[in-house]
Amino acid sequence: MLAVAALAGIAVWQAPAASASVPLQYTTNRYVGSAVAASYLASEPDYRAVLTREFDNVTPENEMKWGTIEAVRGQYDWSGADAIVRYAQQHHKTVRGHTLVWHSQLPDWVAALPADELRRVLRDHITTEVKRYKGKIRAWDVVNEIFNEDGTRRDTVFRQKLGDGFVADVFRWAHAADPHATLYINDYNIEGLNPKSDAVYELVKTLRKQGVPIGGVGIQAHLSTQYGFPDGYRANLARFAKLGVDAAITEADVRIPTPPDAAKLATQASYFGELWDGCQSVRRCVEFTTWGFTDRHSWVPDVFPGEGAACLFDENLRPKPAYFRINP
Ligand code: 9MR
Repeated sequence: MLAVAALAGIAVWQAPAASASVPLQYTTNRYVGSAVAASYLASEPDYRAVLTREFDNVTPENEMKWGTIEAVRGQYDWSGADAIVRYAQQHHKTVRGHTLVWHSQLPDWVAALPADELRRVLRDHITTEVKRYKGKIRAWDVVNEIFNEDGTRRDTVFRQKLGDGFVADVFRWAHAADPHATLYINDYNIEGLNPKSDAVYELVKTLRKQGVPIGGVGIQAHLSTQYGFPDGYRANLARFAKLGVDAAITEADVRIPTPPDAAKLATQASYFGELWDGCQSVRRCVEFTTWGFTDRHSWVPDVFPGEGAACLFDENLRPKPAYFRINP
């Protein structure tokens, strides 16, 4: 029977291995989240069970990106995003919307538009998507990855055609569509003090002075044990907090050279631990979200050959040393 069910593509229920006595979501007054894929949520009961037990925030991994919802102009596919928002509402979880304006997973038809039309279409895109989920999204990643490593602006189609001012505009449009959602700028390699995090800091400061409704800085935190823990992580969180905005760890994972062994997993645990403890130590760090929770489904091995095992739970949904480091 089991074999038949497996062949038919029906996931067979397996009790997840025991975790700590208190699920992670109840150990802190921060939101504790994971990126989630609507497909696995529907097809894997064990995946869904661990997500439901351990986390109180979900971030759609790909389902709210422009390339997913409107790959062809005027033809919307909200199915994945709707399913995740419905799940969140049923299970009393918050949602981080991800992401409204990103140069990647951007449909070709958008990139090809002339400036005046791009501006109108961008405004419509933001208004339509934010209004659809109005009141159901706690925080939005409004702009994603707009800086280069040296702190200069990334040269995207938005910048080329609309100028740097598009950033203030998109925050205003998103705010008009849902005044209660907290609006974030989100990026990677801004965990520590460096030219890129300096640039984010200066931009947030400027936007705040101009009255632009930006409410938070999303720090992705895709770390690798090969590079050392980012210098100045806590000081960086603290300086964002001093600007009067929230900070959130939005996409945490810590990749290690595969295959994992006890020493590598211990190093990984120390990185997750410092990410977690640093967030706990800054009042305005309001959320700790990981980019997926199980090594069964992670973007890492596809992008970094030879690295992986970056999540808190292994392929069989057993909590790893990193999990027990943050939830002893
Ligand atoms: O995890 C996402 C992966 O499934 C997609 O193929 C990829 C497309 O570029 O995006 C990944 O998520 C990214 C996120 O949206 C933004 N920050 C970096 C994440 C990892 O690449």
